Amino acid sequence: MSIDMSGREVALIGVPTDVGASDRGASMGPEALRVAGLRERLQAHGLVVHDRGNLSGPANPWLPPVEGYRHLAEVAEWNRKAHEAVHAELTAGRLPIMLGGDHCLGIGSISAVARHCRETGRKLRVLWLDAHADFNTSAITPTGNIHGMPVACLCGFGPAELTGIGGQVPAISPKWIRQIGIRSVDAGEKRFVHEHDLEVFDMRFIDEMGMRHAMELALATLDERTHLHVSFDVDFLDPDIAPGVGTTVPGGPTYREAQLCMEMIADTGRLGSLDIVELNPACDVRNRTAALAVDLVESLFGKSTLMRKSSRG
Ligand SMILES: [Mn+2]
Repeated sequence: MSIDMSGREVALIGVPTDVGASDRGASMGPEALRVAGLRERLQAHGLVVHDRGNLSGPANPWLPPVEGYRHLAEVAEWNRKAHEAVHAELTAGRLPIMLGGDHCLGIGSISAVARHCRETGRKLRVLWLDAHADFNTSAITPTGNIHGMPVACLCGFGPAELTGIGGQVPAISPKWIRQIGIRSVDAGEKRFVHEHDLEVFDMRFIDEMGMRHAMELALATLDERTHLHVSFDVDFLDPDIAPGVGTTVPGGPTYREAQLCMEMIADTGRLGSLDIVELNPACDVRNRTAALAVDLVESLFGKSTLMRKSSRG
């Protein structure tokens, strides 16, 4: 049964950078989401939306990796800023929606959520919706792109400039993460995922068991003290419906599977923060991927396409 979120205050935080990515263009993501009507669509559901505009930070120098990391100083600076902005909104009781930007920004955002949970005595569950596990380290990365490393950094595996953002290393435990939609994992990364027992609902699992069962397991054991964070990498979606990402991987969730995923998260009533990352308008077709992302975020906030009666009647 969907939960009434009307009156809830949310804050949009644009973080327009692609310093962690393998392709340029995710820096245009925040504006594409605004153009697709994110604010208006959330307001139509009764949410009180504060658009904080965009953070500013260093330009993308577009240089090769150094010692296994590309643009480490720039990635660290953007993440420190994202961390502070997300943490400030949580402290003020608002639900932050970080508009990326590439997925390296999950380090700043989720370390802020973890810090907030420590300060308020809450448990944290992170749903990582992505085609990739993002669990690379400098030793195993084939590219040095830090957008492939945020989960590892959050779990304490990475450079001090990134693992230390938020004041506690590791920021989170691998046990708090559920990954959904995974279908592209590098060889060394796969071993590392197994070593640390990440709970992964990959596309094979979803094919065989269905999105419903995957989400039931991913959302099991939440309680009223659990803060639920969703890190939504737009490349989670099948590229047939979502071409506007730099790193498309075929075989992702369909429109209906993605809707069900979002609706089941909404039904828990526990959503406390959200990242929307890796939307790349340079790869998109007439902003359709941004429009789809906004559509799915509406479902995440309780728009039901079903004929079922909700608490709002
Ligand atoms: Mn990702």
